[in-house]
Amino acid sequence: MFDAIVVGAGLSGSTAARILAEAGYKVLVIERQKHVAGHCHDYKDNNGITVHTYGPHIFHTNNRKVWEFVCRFTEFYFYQHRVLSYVEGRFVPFPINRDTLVEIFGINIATYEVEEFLEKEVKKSKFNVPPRNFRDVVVSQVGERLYELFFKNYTKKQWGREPEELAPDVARRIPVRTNRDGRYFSDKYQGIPAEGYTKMVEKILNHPNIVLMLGIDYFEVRDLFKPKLTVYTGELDKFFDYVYGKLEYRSLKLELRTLEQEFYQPVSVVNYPNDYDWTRVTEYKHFLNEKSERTTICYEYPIEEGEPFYVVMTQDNLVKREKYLKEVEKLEKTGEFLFIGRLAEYKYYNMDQAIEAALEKITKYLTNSLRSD
Ligand code: UPG
Repeated sequence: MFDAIVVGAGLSGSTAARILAEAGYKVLVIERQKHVAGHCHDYKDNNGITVHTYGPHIFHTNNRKVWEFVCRFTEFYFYQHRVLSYVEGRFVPFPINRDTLVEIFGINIATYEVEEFLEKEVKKSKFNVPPRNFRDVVVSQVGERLYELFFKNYTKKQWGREPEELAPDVARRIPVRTNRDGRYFSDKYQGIPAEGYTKMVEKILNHPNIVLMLGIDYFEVRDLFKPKLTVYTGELDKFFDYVYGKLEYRSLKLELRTLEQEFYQPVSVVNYPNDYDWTRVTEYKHFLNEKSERTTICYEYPIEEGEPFYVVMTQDNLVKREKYLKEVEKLEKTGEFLFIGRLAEYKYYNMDQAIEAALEKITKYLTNSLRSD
């Protein structure tokens, strides 16, 4: 018999399963899909290029515990993410830094002058203080002109909503730099698993105390098991049969293309805030510096229905989320359930944050259960 059931073999579920298994728990992991690794699943395509099935994933963290955990299961290829944004007919560095301003405004300013320049842009602009939404955060940092060029339309496309409807936190994901650092992230540890995310997750799950079952829907089998602990990583609203209404998720249509040329674009990801229906084009070979005469690229079109990739941080959803989380709290208090991850906590987690949440919650659970034994 199993001591614990983990629902979902993505990063959150696999991490939880591993920690429980190492503590001596017999763990059954059940996964609805026919593969592990959830939304960071990847595979090698016919061009010999590693493709991220559900869109580009770059690992980055400042958390040493998380970094040490993942490094037990994979080597990392040293990769620092750089993104260009296609604005006014040219490719410019994004997030906004000194070099972006030089390109856009045709000025030549030193890094120490950038702050003052942006302050002037902000002074000319209107926004709420303190910031109430996505737009307020961005405009208060860079002013209306840059907001309109880089953020407004991208955000409308990405979320299918006005930026004013989105919580400030969404905008806080993107830094504004006064220096010339052109990297997307400034975290201490960054990279791409050298053999891919799928292999990494397979190794996390490879433990004598873990049994994995793929292609099984938890909701069809949940009455068959009475484990001591259920770790749930699926959609929060679904678990409670949508009692407080549906939470919204945003999905993506990902269109892969093979091109008979060595390279398509200079970096792995180019953002297209304006003019096109897609938000990003990813050229996968850049991530692991894979050599091929051809290249595989991917267009991302945000859509409403489909695989739930993103939580949608509008007031409505956040209010519903609170109601569901009260139910979660009650269940977690019994010591029989834990809800972990982007979908189960309805939280815009990055990969490292999902792992961190799993490590913390399981460690706390194990400490508490030792105390009560
Ligand atoms: N945003 C813009 N313009 C841009 C980029 C982002 O307005 O050019 C806004 C938009 O609202 C977006 C939000 O900022 O939804 C957050 O952006 P980001 O963190 O890049 O969105 P994700 O889609 O979550 O980014 C994923 C990964 C990130 C990776 C990126 C690929 O979380 O780690 O770098 O995809 O480039």
